[in-house]
Amino acid sequence: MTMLLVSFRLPQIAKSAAVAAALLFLGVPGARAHDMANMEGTHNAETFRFGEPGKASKVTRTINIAMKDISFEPASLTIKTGETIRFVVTNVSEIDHDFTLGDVATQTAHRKEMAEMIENGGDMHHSDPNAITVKAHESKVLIWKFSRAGNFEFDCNIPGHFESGMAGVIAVVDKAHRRAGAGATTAQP
Ligand SMILES: [Cu+2]
Repeated sequence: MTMLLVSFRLPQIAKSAAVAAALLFLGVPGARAHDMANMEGTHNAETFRFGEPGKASKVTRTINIAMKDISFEPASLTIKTGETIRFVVTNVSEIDHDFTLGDVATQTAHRKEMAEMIENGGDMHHSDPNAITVKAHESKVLIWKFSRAGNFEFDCNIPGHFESGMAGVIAVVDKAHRRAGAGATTAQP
């Protein structure tokens, strides 16, 4: 009876151990390097200086962005604090592009990270909540809540693209200032 149990269980254990080893080998190096680079940024948990991932049920506005060769259209956005934006990003060019929300610091860090990933022979797929890669002729959605006022960017961080002008600016303006009128943007708080 004991012998029978052992003979049944051994192959199962061996199999799951092999699967675990394979997953460890395949999954960890790239993912870990990326996550650690991410942690060094200006956010903790899922909150960034430029906002946080938004919920589909809270979307207040949809903005359509076209990825062209080699630019975004439109390349300038004005958003109010508290808005949750559904970005529908459509790649109408012949090559893959990236859409990354951020401030200057996180964009610079992300570009460096992507360049290193290529140098190391990895692909550029990322799991960041503030970035999507969109293949040629495809469309993807990114939902983001802009909780703080400031000047931010959306860039394509595939090496060479930002440098060629594939970048956009986002002005997030305080709701209260906006309501006060045209002159309010220069007023001190
Ligand atoms: Cu691009």
